[in-house]
Amino acid sequence: MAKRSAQFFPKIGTVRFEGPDSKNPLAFKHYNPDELVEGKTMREHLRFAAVYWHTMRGTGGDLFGWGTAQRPWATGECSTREAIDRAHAFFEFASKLGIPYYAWHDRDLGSHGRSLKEANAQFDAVGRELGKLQRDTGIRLLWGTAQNFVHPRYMHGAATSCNADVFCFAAAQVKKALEWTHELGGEGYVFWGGREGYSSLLNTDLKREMDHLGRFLHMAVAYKKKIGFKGPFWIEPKPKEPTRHQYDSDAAACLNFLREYGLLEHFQLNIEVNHAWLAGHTMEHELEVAGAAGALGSIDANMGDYFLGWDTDQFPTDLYLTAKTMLTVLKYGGFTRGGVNFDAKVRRESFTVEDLFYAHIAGMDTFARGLKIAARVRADGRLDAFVKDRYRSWDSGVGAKIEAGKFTFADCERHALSLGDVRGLESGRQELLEAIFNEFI
Ligand code: XUL
Ligand code: CO
Repeated sequence: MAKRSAQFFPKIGTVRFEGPDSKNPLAFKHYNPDELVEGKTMREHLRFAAVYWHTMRGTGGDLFGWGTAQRPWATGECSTREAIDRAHAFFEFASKLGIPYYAWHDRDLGSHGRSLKEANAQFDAVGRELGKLQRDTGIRLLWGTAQNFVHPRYMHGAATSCNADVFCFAAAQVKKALEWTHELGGEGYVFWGGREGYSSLLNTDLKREMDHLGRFLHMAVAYKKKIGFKGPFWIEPKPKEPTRHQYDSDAAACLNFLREYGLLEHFQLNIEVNHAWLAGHTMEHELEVAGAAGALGSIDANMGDYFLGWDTDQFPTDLYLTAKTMLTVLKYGGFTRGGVNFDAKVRRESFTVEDLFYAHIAGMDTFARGLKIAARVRADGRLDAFVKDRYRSWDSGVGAKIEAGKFTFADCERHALSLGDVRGLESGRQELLEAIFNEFI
């Protein structure tokens, strides 16, 4: 079934790199996949992925209005035929953009069906087609996940539901999604606990819900071993929306949860820009917290609106954001199995299929520039040198002894008394460093 002629975007050809002077809206100005940066191609550094949910299933609907998006593949039938057409549209789209990876939720691929059995059967049919499309195009699966938050049965949560039957449905969905992620050669598998949190503590046993989430993830680890899936598990932090409080609220909370439940060795994090902002953090903060713990797995690339307090999932077009993101990613050694996954949606007013291309081109070019800026900042070396020098009192003498665990409180007191007072504190030079960063933008 996989062979069909391109038919969903007949007016759009392959998008190519034309360089910064190009005025062609359907060309890359900065993303040049084969260009080397720090000895690796841009393609290898960035590992772009397109998402099934926003790109294929997004309608442009919001709380106040119906969908606006014109999507020739969406017939509204919920049939396997429609699901397979959608898969072909998606692969045509990603191929034309040269996007090497993609990501899905189980229910993006097909429908919920009237029963789990029916949903599973449709998942199998689409999964087989995806396998053929992957082979035909060379596009690979970055990660799969289970959509355990849309269906009404998940109103009180999935793994953290007050109802044990719901826990089983959620487990069944993850089991199946893991099987297909493995079958399709996925690089990793993501857990985003959309409804794993609460709306009110008056009706919630927080400890019991967290214990259930820990149990659920241990069951997932056991199943991953059973089927031989070697990819990492990635938890995606988000503090709220749709719940008032989500247990996986930020990178630090996730790491603490994983440590408490003995799961740290099995998980890394998938950090998303807009989620970091909702948690009151910058993207680079979340990446640093994950990276410092050796748990930086992958990123969901998007951005929010500086004046709105919710998850707008806009395409990332802010150079400071992408430069600082890539600076941190490079600092921690770059992506191994993860990548830059566009968990982003076009605006409701950008309703044509061309807008899907313009949006991805904008995001890819902004990340390509961010990568080049980050590499130039690193090659220049002034920022790194400043930080290294700032901590030099720890490289020898008292500092080195403290770091090595060879100094007690009494030793510190003796040393402080001998000094009289601290002398020679130096400026943090924040404004100067910001100006140096600006030199490369
Ligand atoms: C929701 C979100 C999800 C996850 C996957 O805010 O980011 O799409 O990325 O479930
Ligand atoms: Co996401």
